[in-house]
Parts: sequence; C-alpha cells; structure tokens
Amino acid sequence: MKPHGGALEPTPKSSDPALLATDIVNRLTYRIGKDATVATQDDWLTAVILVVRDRVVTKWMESTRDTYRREGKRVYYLSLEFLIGRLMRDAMTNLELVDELQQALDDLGVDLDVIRQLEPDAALGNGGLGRLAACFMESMASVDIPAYGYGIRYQNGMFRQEISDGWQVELPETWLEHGNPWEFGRRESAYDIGFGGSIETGEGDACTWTPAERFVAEAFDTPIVGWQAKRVNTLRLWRAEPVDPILLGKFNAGDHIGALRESNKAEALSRVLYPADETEAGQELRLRQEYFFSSASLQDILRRHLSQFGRITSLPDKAAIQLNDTHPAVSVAELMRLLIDVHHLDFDLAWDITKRTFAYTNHTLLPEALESWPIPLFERLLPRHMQLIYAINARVLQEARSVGTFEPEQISAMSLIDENGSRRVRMGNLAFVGAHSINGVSGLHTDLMKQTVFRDLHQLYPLRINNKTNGVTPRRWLMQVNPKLYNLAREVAGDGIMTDLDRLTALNDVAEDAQVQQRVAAIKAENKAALSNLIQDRMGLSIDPAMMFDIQIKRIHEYKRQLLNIVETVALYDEIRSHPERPWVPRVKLFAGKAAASYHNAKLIIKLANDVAKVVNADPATRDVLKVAFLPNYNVSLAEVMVPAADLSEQISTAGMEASGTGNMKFGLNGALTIGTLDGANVEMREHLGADNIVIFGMTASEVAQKRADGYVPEEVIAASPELAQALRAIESGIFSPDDPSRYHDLIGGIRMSDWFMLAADFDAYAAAQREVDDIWRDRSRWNAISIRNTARMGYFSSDRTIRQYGREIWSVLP
Ligand code: B1H
Repeated sequence: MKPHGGALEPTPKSSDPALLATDIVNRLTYRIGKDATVATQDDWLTAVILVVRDRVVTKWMESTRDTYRREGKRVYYLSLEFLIGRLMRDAMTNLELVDELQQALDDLGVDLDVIRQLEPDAALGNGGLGRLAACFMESMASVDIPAYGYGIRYQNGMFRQEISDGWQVELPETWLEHGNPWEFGRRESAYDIGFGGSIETGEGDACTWTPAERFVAEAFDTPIVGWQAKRVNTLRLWRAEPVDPILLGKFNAGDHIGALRESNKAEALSRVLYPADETEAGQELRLRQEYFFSSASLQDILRRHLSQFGRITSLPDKAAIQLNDTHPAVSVAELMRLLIDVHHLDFDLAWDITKRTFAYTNHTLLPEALESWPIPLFERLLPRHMQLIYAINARVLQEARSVGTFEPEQISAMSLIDENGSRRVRMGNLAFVGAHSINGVSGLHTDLMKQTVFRDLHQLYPLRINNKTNGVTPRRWLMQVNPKLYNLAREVAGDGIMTDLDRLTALNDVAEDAQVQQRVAAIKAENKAALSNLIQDRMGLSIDPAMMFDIQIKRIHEYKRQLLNIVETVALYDEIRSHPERPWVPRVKLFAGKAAASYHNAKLIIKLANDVAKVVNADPATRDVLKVAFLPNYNVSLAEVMVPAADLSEQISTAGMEASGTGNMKFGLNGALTIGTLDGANVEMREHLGADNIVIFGMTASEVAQKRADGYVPEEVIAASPELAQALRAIESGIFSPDDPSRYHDLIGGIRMSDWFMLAADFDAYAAAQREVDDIWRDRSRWNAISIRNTARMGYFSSDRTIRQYGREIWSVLP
C-alpha cells in the first residue's frame, strides 16, 4: 500500500479552545453522526473523549516507536485486576488540556462537569490490589518506563451494590453497554489458548500438547497517558472468542442452541471479574481465567521479543514480567512450556530464563487468599503444566536437600505441592521459585512474609525477598480530586510537585501560618459541602458540613474491622444519651464498601451499619452531634469525592493483617488525620508524619500474635470494659434490629467466643484514641496544622517513588 498522503483526521496538535471546539463538533458530526442541536450529553462525552484520544494516540505512537528504536527493556505488568475508574479527566489532566477543553465546551454550551459524570467507571478490580495496578500504570508512563499492562477485558466488572432495606444487593455492572471509546480492538493480535487433552513426549525435554478445547484470545488496547504526556503506555486486555463461533454441523442439523455451545463457553472466560477480595474463588472458571490471560500475554510478549530481537535467550535482558499476586502465577509454567515445547530450549536453560524474567509481588498473608488448586483439576485442565510443575518441584527440593540443614517439615513447606489432606498446587510457592524477586508491599508486611508464609523458601533463597512500599498517583489523588488544595500546594511548593512529590515538604513551613490554615480549612469545607450534597441527592440524608467527617471506605472484611468502628459508634451514642450536657464534638461516621456476595458476616456488618444509622439518625437527643451513613456502591468515582472531604481517616485493621493499604495514603495526602493501628503502611506513615500527626492505637502485630498464642479470652476483656459490654449487649438484644431481635446474635457471639480479629482487645484503646481525636478537633488551629503537615509529608507515598524502586531494584530499567 502507498503511504497515506493527507485526508487523515485533522492533525491533533492545537490546544486553542476554538480549534478544540471545532474538533469536538467534527467528531460529533463524522464519528457519531449527530448534529449539535440533537446531540445528547452522552454524545458530547463521546465526542470529547475522541478528541482527547486522538491527541493521546499521537503520543502513543511516538512512545512505541521510541522504545523500539532504543531497543529498550519493556516491563510487563500481569494482573487479573486493573481498577482504572474513569479515564477522561486523567487523560485531560496529563495532556494539560483541562482549562482549554473547559473553555471549548463552555463555548459550545456543554457542561464538562456534567458529561464527566456520565463516563462509566471501569471497575475491573476489587479493591486495593486492582487500584494499585492502575496507579502503577499511570506512574510507569509518568516516569517514562516502557510498559504494558496485561489483563482480562471483563464484560462485567465489579458488581454494582444497591442497599435495599439495609442489605447489600448485587447487580451486574455493565460498563461496556454504550461501547468504550477508549479501547482499540486488535483482531490481528489473537492467540490460541488450549485446555485439557493429551501429551506426547518429543525430542529432548520437549513434548507435544494436543489440547481438547481451544479458544482464541483477542486483544483490546487502552492507551495510558503519563504526566505531561511524557509517555503513553498500553493496557492490553484479552477477550475470549470461540475458535468456531457456530458449529455448522450442529446448526445444519437443526440444533441451533448446541451450535452456539463453543461461543457460550468462550464468552464465560472473559465474562466476569471474581468479586472475591482476599478469599479463594475456588472455581474451575477462575483457574481457566488465570491461564487464559497468562498464556495470551506470554505468547504476545514472546512474539514481540522475537520479532524485534530474534533470539529467545535474550528475553530476560529485554523483558521484565511482574506477577501481580499469584493470580498470574501459572505464567511460570506457561513460559517454561513455551520455551521448551515451542522454542525447543532444554529445561535448564528455560528455567534460568524464566527465573531471570519473572518477579512476583505478594499482597496478602491471609491464609484464605493464598491460592492453591486441587491436583486433579489442574491435571485435567493443564496436563502439560502439571508435568512441568512436578519437574520444577523436583529440582527445587533437590536444591533444598543438598543444603543439608533443612528438616523434613521445612522441605515439605517449600514444596510446590501441598500434601496435607487433598493434594494441591501452591501457587505462591510456584511464583516464588520461578522469580528472581519476591516483594511485599510495606515494610511490616515484607518482614512478616519472611517469618510466615515464605519462611523456609526465604531461608533457601535469602536474597529474593525485598520490600516495595505501595504508593498512589498524585495526579489523580491530589491534583484531580482536590484541585484547590493542589493549587495552594503549588503556590507554596512550586510547579514541580507533580513530578517530585517530596517537594510538598515546603508546606511544613506554613503549617502554623494562620492564613494558610484558614485557606486549607475553607478548601476542606468546600469539599465536605460537595460530599454532603452527594449524600443528600443519593440518600436523602442531610449532613451539616461543619461536623467532623469520619470516614471508613474499603472492602468490607472482618480484619479491616468496620465492626470495631460500628461498636464504638454504638458506645458513643450511649454515652451521648447518658451525658447530653458534655461538649460533644459533632461527628458523622461515613462508611462505604462492598462485601463479597458469599461473605455472610461482611454482609451482616453492612446491615448493622444501616440499622445503627437508622436509629441514631432518628434520635432527636443525639441528632446534632452524631450521624451515621452507609453510602451505596463504593467505587473509584465515589472515593474521588469522599477522600478530599475527609477530616478523619479510619485505618483500623487488626495489626499484621492489612498488607499495606493505599486508602490511608490518599486520605493523608488530602489532609485528613489518620486514626489507625500499627499495620501495613500506617507504620511508615507514622515515621514520615511524626507521631504527633497521626493517632495510633492498639496492639502491634507481634502483640496480636503473642495474644493468640497465649490463649486469648475475649469474655475477660469484655467484662473489664463496661462501655464495650454495654454496646455489645445493645446490639445483641435487638435495640437496632427490633424487626428481628436475634439478627446479630451470632455476629456478636463470634466476638465473645473467639474474636479472631481482636475487636474486644483493641476496643478501649480505640475509644480512647477517638476522644483524643475530639480533643485535637476542639483546637482547630492545631487540627489545621496537622492537616497541612499530613499533606506536606506524604511525598514518599507517591507511586512514582514506588515505581522508580521497582525500576531500579527489580526490573533494571532505570539508571
Ligand atoms: C490485597 C488482595 C486480593 N491483597 C485476592 N490481596 C483477590 C486477594 O479476588 N481475589 O481472589 C483479590 C484481591 N488484595 C490488597 O492489596 C491488600 O489487602 C492491601 O493491604 C494492599 O494495599 C493492596 C495493594 O497492595
């Protein structure tokens, strides 16, 4: 074909509002086929996205060409979750086009804020793990690392949560309903994915696998723009397609339903995100999803590598593959298979290449989240991979035995096969042995990894475990969600804060400045008013923005202890009623979060929050000083409104159980005070903030472990705390659930009987810490100074810092 000369889309260069307006109308006319007079708000949104997208594409191609030309190393981030949320504001900000587009739309009579809210929130993740992947994608582009994210293009992401009579109801989420203007379908990038079947031994170490089932993985690319469009990287998501969409034999024989069987099976593979945060999904379909996206991604990576470099053995020098938790861990076996069976390397060389290419991030120590698959299932779906895992295991255990100092229990703890009970493949161990780097996500979590799940493997390979404390992108989580605070920070600290968040420390010098304090307070008040309006609109509940906004938003899980917060609310309610004359600090306790559909207690905790809200909010005796609300359908977009409006951030997990947390960082950056335990990244937040600028309470991780070992008797603790005892009795007795007085018997009974999450043990310390928070609030100048110091000292928690550490210490892609 001859090179195209002219007749392309108008060159998307200009940022002149008038030209942008023309561009928008052009897209509306020629891409959407609508006249401005009849265009809907959705049409305008699509037109604006297309204009922004074209500018992104120009940069995208430059970035791709640049990487190719430099023969640079690429990073591949494999993740079953990318919780990217809305993309338009992100792209506009990073292209530095917000004001110009605002102006262009004003001229066209379109409200940017209105159409912005119509963009669906891409919820391809559960919580922190998926959101971290999204922040990392943005940071990799911002610090100029050539990177690809690989995942699944779920047709239905995280379920939509409705609250009906206080109970969570799950509804399907349909983010693709109106199409997705951000993505580019790449029919040419498609790969065969097999399952089941048989194996024949071939030459050397190679085998021939003949799968019984085959599917096709088709690529969809979304450009991810870095700050100031420094670089645009690719998020490549796979959709499953049948090899044979219609089985013609069956169709012609009149079996029209049977003819679609292949289609339906393929569709199921990329249909839905597992809404099982930190619990084992335990489904065959989940393992199929894991293999499906791992195989497609690796085939794509090898194809790209070979087409540019020609030699498979240079893979580790040109590709770094990061496994986001164990969800893509089957990739270790898949790369071995591709290297040995398809590219004819011998086992030893393949194993060396594999280990040098992969790195693995662990995100949790919770036993229920450590993936393992029953051997019969694994063998049936992935017979060749099972063989390779046995061969890898033999080699690792041989290495361990040859050290000569390990006990048999230690050897069996290192094994890729769990032999206790029904035999299973341990995906964490597979990821560990197949990687040259294994990292935790906070200092504490990394230490605990060395002492618990990976104790023995760590002894065998003592140089592999390292820490990379999480971070969040300041473009989204400061600049976009809190533009006024960002502008103030920029006034004080200069323009460079978005590329070097540590510069926020300049704010330390103005923390005591009355004028700055007043401005920061006014910005917070505005953000609170906005949240208050949202709550009024969505729930019909009116909240005085002058109250302290005390916020706990995250997945609902017993270890995160929303229940501790609710029980303390009940105790406080009781106190206020008993002592109305005291100068209570007016507070609203806000909750939001989703519970896994099958997690009984988590769903009951949501119901309890709503039951307590109902009673408390209706009580004239407390109404002015205490309110409670559970906001439905927590997602990234809701977080973007709640985070900048928070006065107090609740980070109160049982110490040792929250690997890092990232919400804690978003709140701190936006000037909220944290009340929290010494868990996850809270520990490092205290180091950076100074102990006076965070309220820490409760047992440490080692105290929790010690107490569990010593035999903890919650009833003794409850008997010693009249406030706790009273609050538990109130909930148990049905005061908040008169329609079903026994509703919370078992939930509270669990605390009395075992209290694994140590709610009772930490209760008094938590309640005392809350009163300390009240004291600080009463001294508003002190509060404001703390708020400013929180923003000033959160620079370390930029995901740019985290990514630079990955880049230098794991991937070797940065000087
Ligand atoms: C985190 C998960 C997770 N850790 C299983 N583990 C899942 C496990 O669907 N599943 O099966 C989904 C998610 N998520 C979180 O990762 C940690 O709890 C946070 O503390 C941490 O900040 C975050 C990012 O590292």
